[in-house]
Amino acid sequence: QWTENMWDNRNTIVHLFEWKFSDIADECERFLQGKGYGGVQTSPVNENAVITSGTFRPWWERYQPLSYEIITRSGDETAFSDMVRRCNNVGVRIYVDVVFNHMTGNWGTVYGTGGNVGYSDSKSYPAVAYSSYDFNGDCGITNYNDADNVRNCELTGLRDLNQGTDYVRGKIVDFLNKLISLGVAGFRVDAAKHMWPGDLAVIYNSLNNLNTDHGFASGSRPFLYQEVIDLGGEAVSASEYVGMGRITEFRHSAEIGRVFRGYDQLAYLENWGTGWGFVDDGNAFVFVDNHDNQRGHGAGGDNILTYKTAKQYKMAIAFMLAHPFGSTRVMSSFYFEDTDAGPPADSNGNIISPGINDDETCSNGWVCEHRWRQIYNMVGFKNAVKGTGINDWWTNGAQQIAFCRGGSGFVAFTNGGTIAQTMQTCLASGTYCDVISGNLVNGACTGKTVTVGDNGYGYVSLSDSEDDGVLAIHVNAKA
Ligand code: LM2
Ligand code: CA
Repeated sequence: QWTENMWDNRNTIVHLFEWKFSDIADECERFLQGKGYGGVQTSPVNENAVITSGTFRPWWERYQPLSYEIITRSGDETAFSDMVRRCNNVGVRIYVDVVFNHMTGNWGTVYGTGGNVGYSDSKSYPAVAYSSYDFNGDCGITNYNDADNVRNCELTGLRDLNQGTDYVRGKIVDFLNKLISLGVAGFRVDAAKHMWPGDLAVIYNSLNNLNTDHGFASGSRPFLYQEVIDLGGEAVSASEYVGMGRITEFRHSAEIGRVFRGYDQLAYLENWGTGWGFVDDGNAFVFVDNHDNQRGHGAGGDNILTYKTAKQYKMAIAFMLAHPFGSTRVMSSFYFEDTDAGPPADSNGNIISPGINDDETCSNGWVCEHRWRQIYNMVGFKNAVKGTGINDWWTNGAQQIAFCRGGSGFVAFTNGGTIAQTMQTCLASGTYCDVISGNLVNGACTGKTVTVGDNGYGYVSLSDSEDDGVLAIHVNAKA
């Protein structure tokens, strides 16, 4: 429940937020496998309430479940099953965002993306089937210092399921086991903080092992990363959940944003990890931004970095992927101004597929951060340095740092001033491509290079006025 169940030469989950299943399957085959990505997090796959807000369908309608049938704007069960098989075939795992703390908001009679109906005022969802007996009371969450209120009341008015009964647990377990039978590798557990750890333990313990027909080793447990926002000072803490799987470490997201916005010194990153108050390495699921806090929902505040602050964002992601701490996820977004707006869609509300440009970037309103060279090449870096720790840490004592990953990779960052000096890279002699400023193409580097001598030293040149304040070299990108 802590291991990602990825192929050995792969790492990092990319959240293809609101992508259609058929597009995800194409992306696994045409892009993700080749760049070394280990998996995809999908948006919730079960039927949700159709919500129209002005001219669009908000992205957050997918967090209002109406049934556990697999049918949303991303596709139906056939498309889902086809996607999982195609992605698994090329070594890219699928992780589903599962929402079972609650059902829909209280909107009266609601219709779902699969055509089912729910009666939210009387808490009746016949397509599951849930009735009012399966829910907690009508109270709203108002007091984060009171664990009962946080877990037994409604989160922003969403009908709050009582996971304490065998009946409700059974419905949830059947849904998750169905996804396991279709070949998924794990789950993001939405709103875990709002459910009792004891109830979650029973649900998790009832999950089947992963499906060996999809290449998982026999006895593999689903990877679980539980959404627990714990920035301290509340009744519910992450420590209550780490015995069951990983937790989404929001302190990582908040702190990395603060640091790369320049509100802290890079030099202080030397003890990144528990030294910064995070849960330990084996329990941490880390990211720079997520679908909530990139648009001011959830936690983290104004310091969260997103595609809109591209230079600092890429630096923060490069640091996250260069550092061995935690299980990593990269966000892949659609452009937005309105924080409620849903994905690119036609006038019937059908999601529009991303177009792919000649330079590998996306069109049709999709940002595709995961296709930015600086980001996918750091996924490659992380694969190249697998199994190593950090050594030869260097800093100028302020906004410049550099470190090695064993003898497999070297990375330097500046968030102030120019680095222009000979440094220990820990690599064997040769010429290496900086995978931030370019690629290795047909044996030659398209960007900067570093020439390493017999003693491991090489001349590193990096200025904070360059496009990216990072330089990264590794054993798999040698000219
Ligand atoms: C999550 N984690 O615990 C998700 O990451 C987050 O995206 C979800 O909230 C939340 N939990 C519930 O699953 C989002 C969004 C909310 C939105 C809800 C439900 O951030 O703004 O709430 O999904 O769609 C919306 C309205 C809110 C309304 C509510 C209920 O924004 O004003 O409250 O629906 O109808 C009356
Ligand atoms: Ca609850």
